[in-house]
Amino acid sequence: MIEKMLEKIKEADSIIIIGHVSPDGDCLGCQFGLKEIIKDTFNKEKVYAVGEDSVTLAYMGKLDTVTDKQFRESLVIFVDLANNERAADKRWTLAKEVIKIDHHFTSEVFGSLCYIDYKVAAAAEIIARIAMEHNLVVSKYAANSLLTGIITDSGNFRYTGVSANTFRITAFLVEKGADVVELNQKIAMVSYNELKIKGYVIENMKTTEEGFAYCLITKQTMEDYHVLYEEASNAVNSLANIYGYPIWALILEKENEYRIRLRSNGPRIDLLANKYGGGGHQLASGCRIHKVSEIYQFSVDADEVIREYKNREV
Ligand SMILES: [Mn+2]
Repeated sequence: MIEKMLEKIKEADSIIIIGHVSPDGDCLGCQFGLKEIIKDTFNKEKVYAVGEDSVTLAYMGKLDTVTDKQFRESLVIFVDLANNERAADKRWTLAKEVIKIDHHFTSEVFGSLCYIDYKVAAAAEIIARIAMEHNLVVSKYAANSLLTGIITDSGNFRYTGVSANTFRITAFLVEKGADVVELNQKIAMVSYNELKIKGYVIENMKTTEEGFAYCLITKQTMEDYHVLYEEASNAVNSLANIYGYPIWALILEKENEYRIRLRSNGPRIDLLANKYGGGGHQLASGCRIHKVSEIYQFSVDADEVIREYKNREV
């Protein structure tokens, strides 16, 4: 499979790498890392990473702008993208061919070649592994990009999916010049307003009987705190790891709906997210509701997940 992918990449005139909307460190890390690796290994010029730029991860790099015509002439590579609806550029439908590399448990099989390994910590881990095993050229920038993906998606090597292999691959990236201290500093930096909104989240969290902790952040609150949606959504882990509260969430108003960023340190939450039209990983998922009044039912369902989990533990 990987050999065939590399063959296709080698043959392609033009390549466009696409991740998901609201990109995170793993998504952008895969895009920038893979782009650079392909350029350097196969001596290609026309390799592009497209999608939405991220404000808080702007230091990682800048995405490219491509025309419809370029799409028609390109091989598209999906990275860190579970479902096509979440593709950060819808024009992938124009492409000659699509191949896919992903790590989501709920990932749909798609494209002429599709490699999904949901046991790894990050999609960037797959790309780094391919580079390591196939002797691809990995510059310092590519190594930094991919390690950012691994660090952010694994919560600094703390989440499920982190294996001995993750560390082997990390060692490889460090050998290629990735700077652990520098990356962690960049990843950890927050703006003053982002810290303030975290304070708001802690002060205004609600809790349920079984142990679901959550906080609603309306557009008005984001305005009051002078934070962007993206900065507000980063506050989700301010509610992480409280004794007795194994599931936590931020509920953020966006356009005409409310996005739920759901996290867990035990109970499986991806099925709960599925129920509300979302998805993701077993311990980190997302979904949406349309009215504030639906929060109540959601919290009842979250409680049910926690109750089942507690019963299973006994
Ligand atoms: Mn990912």
